[in-house]
Amino acid sequence: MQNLRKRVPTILTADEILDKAFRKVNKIDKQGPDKVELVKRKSMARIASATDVISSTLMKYVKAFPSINERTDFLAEMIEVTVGIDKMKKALGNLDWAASKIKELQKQYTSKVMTSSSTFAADNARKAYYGRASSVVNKIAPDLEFLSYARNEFRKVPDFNDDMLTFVIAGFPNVGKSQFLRTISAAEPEVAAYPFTTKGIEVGIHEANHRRYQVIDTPGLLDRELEYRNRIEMQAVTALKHLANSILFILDPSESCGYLMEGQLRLLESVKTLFPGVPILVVENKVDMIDSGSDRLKMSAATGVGVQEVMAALRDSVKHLEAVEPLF
Ligand SMILES: Nc1nc2c(ncn2[C@@H]2O[C@H](COP(=O)(O)OP(=O)(O)O)[C@@H](O)[C@H]2O)c(=O)[nH]1
Ligand SMILES: [Mg+2]
Repeated sequence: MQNLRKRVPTILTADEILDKAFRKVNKIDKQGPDKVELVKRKSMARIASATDVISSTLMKYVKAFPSINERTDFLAEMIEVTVGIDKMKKALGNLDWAASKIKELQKQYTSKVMTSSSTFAADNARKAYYGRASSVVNKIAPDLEFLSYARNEFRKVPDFNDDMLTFVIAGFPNVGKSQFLRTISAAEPEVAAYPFTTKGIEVGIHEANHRRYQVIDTPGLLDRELEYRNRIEMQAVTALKHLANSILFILDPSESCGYLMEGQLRLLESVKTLFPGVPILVVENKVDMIDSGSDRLKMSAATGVGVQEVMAALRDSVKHLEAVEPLF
């Protein structure tokens, strides 16, 4: 997966870009056979330098943002949810426009300087370029602001490892998701921020048969019924479908979690509709407290009973996706 956090540099404001461009030009000096020629050379060099700083800064930003044509993966979906792909493209298009406009201005005003017959005319042409270039950069000030905001939003998107097959855990609060994740993870699960939830996502790495699997618990997202989620949260959930190779849905027949089985099964149905085509394994937890007598898989995340069988079933559900050779 492309790493958004590292790739996109700090985005300067319009004022900062102009500052950077024009601060540098003042240091430029030139030699010349006479006063007029000297001012002309200096003016052209200053115009060239300002053009270079502005256009290369803008093009650096354009290149740093990912180019996305379809929302086919987690990253694209997250960009759509957080800032909107079309809005991002429009802003980048405007930066691209500004960069070429500045180069056009350079040509135009350099030739004005060249044909100047006095220091006054040459200076005026240079100043006119400064004015025009500044207004071009100021015109894209809102775009720069938007891209800076986008960059900050991107930093909240966890960068999951997409080399690993991924299991996403769902189920109401207190059914035992975290406990399960801790039990099956090789190390303490890490907590990552995720847009639109106040609680962090927990990511555990499960190891078996020399392979690693990523297991994700999503508090605040897959532990509520659909009607309680707003549009943005729905999309954040939807983004997970690009990541989930299989879903583990945990039920708590003891109902000590505070939710009746009826409601839990309703949530299961809504999760199914959210992830069409993704296999869902349903398991009953807390079998140490109660055995429902159903024919579903059963486990106790607390005592460890049945946990390995559940993991084996999950791994089995993605077997066709596994690389032939173990990863480590
Ligand atoms: N008796 C019993 N309690 C469990 C089991 N799994 C989890 N719990 C308890 O249920 C509560 C909620 O567990 P937690 O993992 O935080 O649930 P989550 O909200 O789904 O992440 C905690 O007090 C756990 O100790 C289990 O298999 N048996
Ligand atoms: Mg939890």
